[in-house]
Amino acid sequence: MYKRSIKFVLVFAMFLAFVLSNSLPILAATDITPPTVKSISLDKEVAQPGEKILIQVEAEDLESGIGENRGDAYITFATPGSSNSSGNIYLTYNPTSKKYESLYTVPINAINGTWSTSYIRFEDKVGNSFLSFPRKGDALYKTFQVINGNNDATPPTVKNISFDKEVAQPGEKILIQVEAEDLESGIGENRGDAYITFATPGSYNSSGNIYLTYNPTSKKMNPCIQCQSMR
Ligand SMILES: [Ca+2]
Ligand SMILES: [Ca+2]
Repeated sequence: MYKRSIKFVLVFAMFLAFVLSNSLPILAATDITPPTVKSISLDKEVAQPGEKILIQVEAEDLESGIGENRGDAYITFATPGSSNSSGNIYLTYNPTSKKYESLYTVPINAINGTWSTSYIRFEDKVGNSFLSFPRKGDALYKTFQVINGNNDATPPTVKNISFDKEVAQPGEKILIQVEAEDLESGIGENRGDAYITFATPGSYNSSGNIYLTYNPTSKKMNPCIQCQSMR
């Protein structure tokens, strides 16, 4: 009797598996194939800072479909002269064109020269991802020229950092001086263009950003608040 019921359960399980695999739509777990990206097009070959470029990408995922979250479809461009990039340009599906699109605004401080696709990522609804780093000659390698932009493609140099104290108590001030320069456009003057942080002992905590301003007398970058009180 006991053996017979095990046999029945087994047969029933096999029957169920057969019915499920034949009658249900493909389950998400069975999608092990990343999306495919077929083409990339840009509506301009030359653009100025502030102008918009329509980026259109033809992509599909036949099993679970391309994900609909921010981060499931994006592209980045390498900018001229350094290892900088445009940052992620997120793409959204346009049901009219049937393409993934972004109307990208060329940044005001964009660097002159050739911008090229450097990274493309598409993820389907179950997490399979298509990644590509297109090189010159690849079908997904596209470029545009920036004109009337910025000619400075070289980052600032930082020559040295000094403190006026080696030991300090809470409430004491430490003068931080940083010698830095940028020979082309100069170091930016906005808060956030020059700062330093300290790692504090025993954890991954930090002092937070200590913003620096230029002192024309010392010709060094000093903290705007000479020292944050140390707790
Ligand atoms: Ca897939
Ligand atoms: Ca520079």
